[in-house]
Amino acid sequence: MSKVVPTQAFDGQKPGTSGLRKKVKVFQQTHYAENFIQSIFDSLDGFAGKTLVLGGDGRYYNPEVIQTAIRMAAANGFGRVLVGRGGLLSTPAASNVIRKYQAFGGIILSASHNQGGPEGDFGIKYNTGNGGPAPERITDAIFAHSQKITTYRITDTPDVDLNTLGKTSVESMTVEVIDPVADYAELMQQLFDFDAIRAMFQSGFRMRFDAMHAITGPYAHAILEGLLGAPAGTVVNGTPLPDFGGHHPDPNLVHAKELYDLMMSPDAPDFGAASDGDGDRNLIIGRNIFVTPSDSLALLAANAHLAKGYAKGLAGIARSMPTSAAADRVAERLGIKCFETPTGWKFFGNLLDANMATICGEESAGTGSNHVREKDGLWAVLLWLNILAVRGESMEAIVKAHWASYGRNYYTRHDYEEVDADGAKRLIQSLRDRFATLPGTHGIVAADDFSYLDPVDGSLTDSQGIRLMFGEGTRIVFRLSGTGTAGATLRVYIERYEAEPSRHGLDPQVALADLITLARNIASIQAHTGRVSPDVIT
Ligand code: VG1
Ligand code: CO
Repeated sequence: MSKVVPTQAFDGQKPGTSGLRKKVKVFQQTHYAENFIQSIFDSLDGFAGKTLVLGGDGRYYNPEVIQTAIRMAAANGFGRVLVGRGGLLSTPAASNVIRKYQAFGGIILSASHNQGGPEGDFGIKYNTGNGGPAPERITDAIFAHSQKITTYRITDTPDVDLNTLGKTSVESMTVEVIDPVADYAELMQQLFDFDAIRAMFQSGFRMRFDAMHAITGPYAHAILEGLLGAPAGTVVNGTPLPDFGGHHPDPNLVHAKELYDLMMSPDAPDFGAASDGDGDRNLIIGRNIFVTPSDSLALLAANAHLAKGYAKGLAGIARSMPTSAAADRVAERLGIKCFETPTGWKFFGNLLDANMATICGEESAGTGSNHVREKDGLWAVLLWLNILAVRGESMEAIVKAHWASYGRNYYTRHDYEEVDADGAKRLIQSLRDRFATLPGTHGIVAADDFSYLDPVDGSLTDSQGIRLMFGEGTRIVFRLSGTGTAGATLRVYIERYEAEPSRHGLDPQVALADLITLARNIASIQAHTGRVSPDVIT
């Protein structure tokens, strides 16, 4: 039976860069998840009888909240729920399922690259019918509803068996358990030349894919080792675990260090890759060469026409503001536009829907295209494999040739994690207060706070990051993370363009050393955060 449960509003149910993320312990409070899910439904119109897609990255507390969401969808009048077997769907796979089955929208349970387990993080986000993260108009409405909620609707039906494919019902709503991998694998075969990649593996090409005990394990096993015939053992850490094996499912040089060390060793395979908790990020490393996500975006855009799904060329490229301008140079040569958006995939949706951009990317290891409306880790890996199969050159040769042709955008990001939130706010404010006086000092030509006017719907988003511009492709950007669950995380992004090939061989930390010091001093990072050095350098 469906019932109406009285509840009280919780503070702080404000979606961040990508959904609502909190400690598991916060989500485990009575009514907490229910309030947020009801606030999502209360922000939407016209879903009666329609389809909702449900899935998550399999982290701790996923099974409980999936069942809650099913009961609440039934009580709120959805006609059908499509849910991945075991309650699992990678974020890009969920986006695909929403689009393919023309669902009204979807709820994805994930805290992405954040740590899992009882002491870790949990998250919920809503995606609209285009398959993409809800735009700010909707996330603002969800937050507004969460602040005044007094009741939620739920059925008192027992748990649904999510381990068996097929249909059951919860009251008058159909629950259809689907294979989480099948539709996604089919889409990848439409985009990429699987025969060419298979032939490359047959001729001895070696790869390692680190699924980090997260959601991409089953996808990578099925696609890389199954359909593409890569040898067993190509995929490591391929079994999703609720706590990701105690590790941090963030494919960066700190948390995927083992992969990095292997790729730099004499016995390195040809290609190394990893993905994050919910499968939307990608880390790409060639033998002896780490490819920064910003460079990877530029290289994928420059070579995408080699894959059948992009043979007709690109309509445009889009990148988040802190992402390096390497992609802008590719766009310029292709004669297409490059859009600069705020951080977070939700800002790419309109550009993709309007066919103004085909490929999008972020410096945080996210790349994707118009095939779905999320960034897509395995997609990036497969596009790279397709390019390698067609060009028949090493990653290192391809990357160095790209730099020689376009110039190199030296790039690094320094993260100061879980610092005091007030100190971090003061740091940003103190930079803002100096917009008028900074230009003319230290070679700074302009200083501002990035704002974005969406060219499709005219919405304006401000305060998206402090930019210190030095001219000729050199800049320092400061912003605070919107995905953390404790304190504040300060991200400092540093970039310098170098046209001269004889100067392309430096370690970015060396090439950018003067700017790194300047960033530290100009923002008084130590004074505001108490930190002498960053926790993570990428
Ligand atoms: C981070 C990244 C951003 C990304 C977001 C979600 O956000 O910087 O580029 O879109 O995570 O990615 P923030 O606000 O912490 O900088 V995921 O894979 O965590 O959904
Ligand atoms: Co993610």
